[in-house]
This record gives sequence, structure tokens and C-alpha cells, in this order.
Amino acid sequence: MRSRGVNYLLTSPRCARVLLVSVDSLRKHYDGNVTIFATDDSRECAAIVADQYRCAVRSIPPIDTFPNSVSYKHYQYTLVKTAINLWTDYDSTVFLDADTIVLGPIDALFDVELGFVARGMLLDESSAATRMRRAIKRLRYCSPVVEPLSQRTIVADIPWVNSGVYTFASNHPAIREWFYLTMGLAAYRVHEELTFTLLIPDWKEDITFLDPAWNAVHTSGYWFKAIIRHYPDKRWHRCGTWRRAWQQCNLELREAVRAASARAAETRTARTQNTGTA
Ligand SMILES: [Mn+2]
Repeated sequence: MRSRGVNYLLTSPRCARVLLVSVDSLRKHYDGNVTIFATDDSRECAAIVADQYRCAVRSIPPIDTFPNSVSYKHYQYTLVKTAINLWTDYDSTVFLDADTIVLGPIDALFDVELGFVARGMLLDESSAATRMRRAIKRLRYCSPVVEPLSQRTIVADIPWVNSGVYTFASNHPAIREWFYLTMGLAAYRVHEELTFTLLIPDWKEDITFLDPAWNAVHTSGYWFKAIIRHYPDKRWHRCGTWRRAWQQCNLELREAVRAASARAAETRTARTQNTGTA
């Protein structure tokens, strides 16, 4: 039988709290394999969550060993996110952002070869989509090699996907291409959602556009039908549902994660002061 599992990514100890809430919610509905990919400075936090909820932890190589890696933190995350898909331990993988909350069984996701939630729009249907189309058009100036990719995506009415929740068969070639394209465009700080959008015309037959209930943001109209809620605007702590989920987590565990996260932040500050660089 094909192996199945859920992957998470933790690249900053500051996000350990959201990870705890997401894994806690997942474990109410799912009993199977879970792997947390963690950077060195996040490892202690990841280990606390992993011990409690029967997860595996895997180390991510230092970011400066990635070719074309850029210094800006957000885009490092972008590149790492596409890299860990290549290292998945499972034949069938569901990736969940740490800023998600699982509200129901997720087993149906494992049967999807390549699945993303479209952001509920084609590229010409809203102002957000207009911004997206502009971003894709701008890519033409990166390199003549990118121009045809950009052009065909614009003309093909490709939906813009969100990469907070997705599912893939590990041997699907799109997963490798996604990493290479993201790496190739890293210097231009192209977000991984955008690089995947550029690849969709190649894999349109294989991609299942999942029901938005699998990745519901509060503006989408699917919030109250959600199986997985996603808090991508980094304001989870202001949201009542997220705060309640946090308060439902074991108190000792919350404190352990908080303490580990604070220690990691201190270590980082000390290192910065010692070397004089950020
Ligand atoms: Mn997210």
C-alpha cells in the first residue's frame, strides 16, 4: 500500500505556537504519519510538538546551501517550501501550513495526485487577480526563458492557487519542476504560489482544484463550511477561533513551546550581537 503522511514546515521559532495549534487540531481528526521539517533554530520547538503528537522531525539543510538563495527571509521560506516536497517520506503527501486549523477528517486528500485550492478566481476576475496577472506579466522581463511561461499562463485562464494546503504524489514530475523554477527565479523574489501558477498549463490534466473548504480563508465565504481554516495574514492571535484553539491546547505544552521559542530568539540575538551581522 502507498504510504501516506502530512508534512509541516517550521522555519522560525516564532511560528512554533501556530504549529502547536495546527498539529493539535490535526490529531483530533487524523491518526497517521506526520513529519515536521525544521530549521536548526526551530528544532527544539519542533521536537516539543513532535514528542507530544507522535510526529517525526527532519532537519532542513542551512539555507545558504541552497543555490540562488536570497538573503530576504520571506523568499528563503518560499524556496525551502518547494524543496521539502522533494524530501517527503511518503508516496502520498498532504502539506499543511503551520497557520492552519483542521476541523474535520482529511483522509480524502490522500487520494488526489496533485491538488491545490484555487483562490476562487480566474486571473481576470478580481482586483487581486489583476495584481497577480501584473506580477506574471512582469516576469517576462526576468529572462527570455520565462517569457513563454508567463505568456501562456496569462492567456490560459489559469486559476491562482494558494499553497497553504496542497497534496501530491511524491513521484509527480511537477513537484521537481516547481522547486527548480522557484530556485531559478529566486533572485527575482518570485513567490512559490506564482511559480506553481506558471507550471499549471503543463499539468492541468493532473491537477485537481480542491473544494475551497479544504483551505478556507476568512474572506472566502467558505469560513463556516471549512474543513481546514487558514490564517495567512499573520493575525491568528487576533482571531477568536484561533485563540480558543490555542487555549484548548495543554497548558504545560503551551508553556514549553513559549519558553523554547523565547530561548531560540535569545540565542539568535546573542549570535547577531557576537558577529555584528543580522
Ligand atoms: Mn499560510
